[in-house]
Amino acid sequence: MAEDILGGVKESVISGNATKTKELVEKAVRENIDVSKILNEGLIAGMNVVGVKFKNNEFYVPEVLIAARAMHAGMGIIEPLIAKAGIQPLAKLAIGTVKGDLHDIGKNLVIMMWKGAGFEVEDLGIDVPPEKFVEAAKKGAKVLGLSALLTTTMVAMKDVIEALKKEGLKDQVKVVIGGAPITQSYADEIGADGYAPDAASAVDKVKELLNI
Ligand code: B1M
Repeated sequence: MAEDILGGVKESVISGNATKTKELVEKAVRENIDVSKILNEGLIAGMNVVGVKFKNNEFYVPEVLIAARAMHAGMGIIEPLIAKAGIQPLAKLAIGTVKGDLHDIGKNLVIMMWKGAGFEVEDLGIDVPPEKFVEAAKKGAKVLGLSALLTTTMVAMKDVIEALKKEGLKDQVKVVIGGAPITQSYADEIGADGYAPDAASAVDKVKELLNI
């Protein structure tokens, strides 16, 4: 039954079993289950649960990374089919760790959660100068994610917002910031549109800002 297979995909993502996820997604494809169902009711549903568990401290970073690996294993099977079926991502997002900062574990977790929620995500990398964020906004990103782990680099977030203003792009793109030293009051101070304390909340914040 389709429900059983999709439920199995969801559970295998939650438990981080990449081999089983891949097998079950292959089975779902063989059984002609709609690819959007495999994505939404299997893989994304699983990552949603992982997000909630992570937020509630029931899951820690390693469990999230393992679940994301399982999700990627399943995604690898259906990606060509998604392209063929013309399924659109929820929105295009871009994210980077700001200039001067080389920390990327938190940023990568945010990417996994965003992708897991059905967004297309451009990874701008680490040590990203404001011009690269501006370029991503020009290329159509609806939200820019900025990550910083150092008190000495968090100030670079303001430079990104100033660069967007200078280019007249600030009203076209939302800016979400996060990272260990970041707070809501800092987001308010520099004029960011949103702050998320963790990767799972970053999904909720983007959906809230884009009214999804
Ligand atoms: Co660095 N480092 N580090 N480091 N490092 C910290 C951050 C530090 C707190 C350690 C300490 O002193 N106790 C300290 C910062 C002090 C400060 O500024 N207040 C520090 C320092 C000082 C440094 C160097 C300056 C050390 C040196 O060379 N003297 C140097 C700086 C290099 C640079 O960036 N220019 C440095 C280097 C490094 C390594 C390269 C060795 C390595 C990074 C490897 C890598 O990322 N690939 C590293 C690491 C690993 C750490 C610690 C140990 C762990 C960071 C981490 O990955 N945490 C860290 C101490 C600590 O936190 N215990 C430390 C796990 C990760 C999942 O959490 O990134 O916070 P985090 O992400 C969270 C949230 O913050 C949020 O979601 C994630 C969880 O859900 N989040 C977002 C993050 N980005 C978000 C974006 C969003 C939303 C949420 O929206 C867009």
